[in-house]
Amino acid sequence: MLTLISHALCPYVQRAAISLAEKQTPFERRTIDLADKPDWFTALSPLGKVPVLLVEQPGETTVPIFESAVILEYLEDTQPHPLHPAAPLERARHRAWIEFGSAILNGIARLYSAPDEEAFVKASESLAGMFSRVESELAARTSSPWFFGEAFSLVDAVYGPIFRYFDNFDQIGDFGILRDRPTLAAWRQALANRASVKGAVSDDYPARLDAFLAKRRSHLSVLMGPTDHRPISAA
Ligand SMILES: N[C@@H](CCC(=O)N[C@@H](CS)C(=O)NCC(=O)O)C(=O)O
Repeated sequence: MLTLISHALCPYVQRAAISLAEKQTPFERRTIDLADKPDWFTALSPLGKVPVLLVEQPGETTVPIFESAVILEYLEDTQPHPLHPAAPLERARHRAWIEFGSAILNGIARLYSAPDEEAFVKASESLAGMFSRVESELAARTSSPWFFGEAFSLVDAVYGPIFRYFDNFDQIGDFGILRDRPTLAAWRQALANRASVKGAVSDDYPARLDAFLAKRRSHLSVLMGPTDHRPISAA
């Protein structure tokens, strides 16, 4: 029995949810409010961050696994439908590009938190440079929509939630970050259509992300203007 402790917007949670869906592994999702963390969560999560995967085994103590990369590796070790390539060198490269995906997520946080235009432009240029590296790697490796040729892999699971941010950003403006990158555009589209990627968030995710971005009081919040929010479900 697996329970994924989640937050509605967290891209690291989405990685784990996508992996579980690709592996057709049943799991429960328990969503918490990170602004008001429940005591039971703080007690079991040493870093106080989601995702945490609770692994319950009959007759044994439930084990909390924290850190998304570790959760992904645990699921590779224990669940069917491998999402890592078999060859060690290729696995290492995949792990490296997963790490790079986490660096991109930090860059995205810098973008939406940038207090003024100067910091915003700096953050967008830095992100554009990172995506340029990803595109070069992708173009050199494959002509199929996925990072590892015909097989959907963990790298795809990591970049699906990354590109999802841009569905909201694109509604606010064209910041040039993904402009003129046809290989990335094809990957982004394929990821957006993948059932596991779509299902990793609730239907009101775009509205929730808008509300989160608007509240940052950042340069991006100002660019959004007064927002007439899309409805957010009470759940
Ligand atoms: N390195 C962690 C990052 C997870 C992370 O940053 N989670 C955020 C939400 S997306 C969180 O729980 N933040 C709460 C906090 O920092 O208090 C992982 O890969 O799991």
